[in-house]
Amino acid sequence: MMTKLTRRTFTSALSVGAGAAAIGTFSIGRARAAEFTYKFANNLALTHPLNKRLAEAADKIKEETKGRFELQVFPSSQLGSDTDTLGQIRNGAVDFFSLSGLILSTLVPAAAISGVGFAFDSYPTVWKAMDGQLGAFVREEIAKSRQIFAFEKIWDNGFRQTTTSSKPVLTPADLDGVKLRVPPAPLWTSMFKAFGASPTTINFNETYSALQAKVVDGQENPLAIIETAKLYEVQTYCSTTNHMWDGFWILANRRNWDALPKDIQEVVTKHINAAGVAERADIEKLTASLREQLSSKGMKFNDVNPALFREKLRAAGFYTEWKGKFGDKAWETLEAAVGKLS
Ligand code: X2X
Repeated sequence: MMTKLTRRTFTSALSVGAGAAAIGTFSIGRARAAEFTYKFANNLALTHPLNKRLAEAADKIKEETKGRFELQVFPSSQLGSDTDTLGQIRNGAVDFFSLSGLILSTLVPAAAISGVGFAFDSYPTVWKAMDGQLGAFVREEIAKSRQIFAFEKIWDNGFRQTTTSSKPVLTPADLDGVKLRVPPAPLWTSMFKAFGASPTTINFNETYSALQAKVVDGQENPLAIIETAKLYEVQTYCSTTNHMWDGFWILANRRNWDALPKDIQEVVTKHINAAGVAERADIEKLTASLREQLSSKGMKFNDVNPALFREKLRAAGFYTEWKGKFGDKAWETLEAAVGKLS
């Protein structure tokens, strides 16, 4: 069932239990049909902060445009998997789409650069880079595709941790041969091959069932995703590898965007970027509470020495390989933000 998400829907869905599919929206009085109704697709659960902030932004945009613009949010990959939806944002079947730069790199190779292993050590470093030169560089590369562009503020997915069901990952050697789900992106596959694992590419909307059926033994995601996608139900161990930071670019279909009047473009831009900054704070705050919350749901956490994992990548030639793939200009932009990597 195709459903759209507004704050009221979001709240009512929450009231019927977290994770419930968004239910139909309520009309208040005789709402005038919007002049422009645009679709926003994402792969996250209704309860994820990204969807909460999108529902709020949708309401603010509708109010400020006096009902002329309606943003219909479709969570949980309702309009298709990430790889399917990347095709839809390019051809305009979908108007907006939140997507990790690493998955986007199948179209815009440079977009994966923010996912280089252990590049970022803290959120201040992330935002200084992504709101600065590195983010501007990636957005320029995205715009060169001409079919899509990215809004200025990247949203937060978080620092990624490694989960398994059969045994904990204490050292890099514990990853040897582990069948691990990774998102559909060359850098993710490359990183976990360098760790010695056996990565399997699976879109996020099939990840829970793949873990449940033991098609794969593990996966890696930020704690906010492990919580909101209920991956703790099908995973036992969580190793705080912090092996990479990941974000969501808010992509727009260029032709559909250009069809909007300038005043509506300004309102949408303002509220989408402001929502992204608010969502970043939501993720950081939520993450701080999740180790305890997920432990209470049965997950067993262990910390690791990140230097051992970073050294494993270096010894496997991961940094040399990706410096070559991204090229000197991109790599210099990355190292200017995070320090020497290779
Ligand atoms: O697919 C994933 O693991 C997710 C949800 O983190 C992304 O969208 C990259």
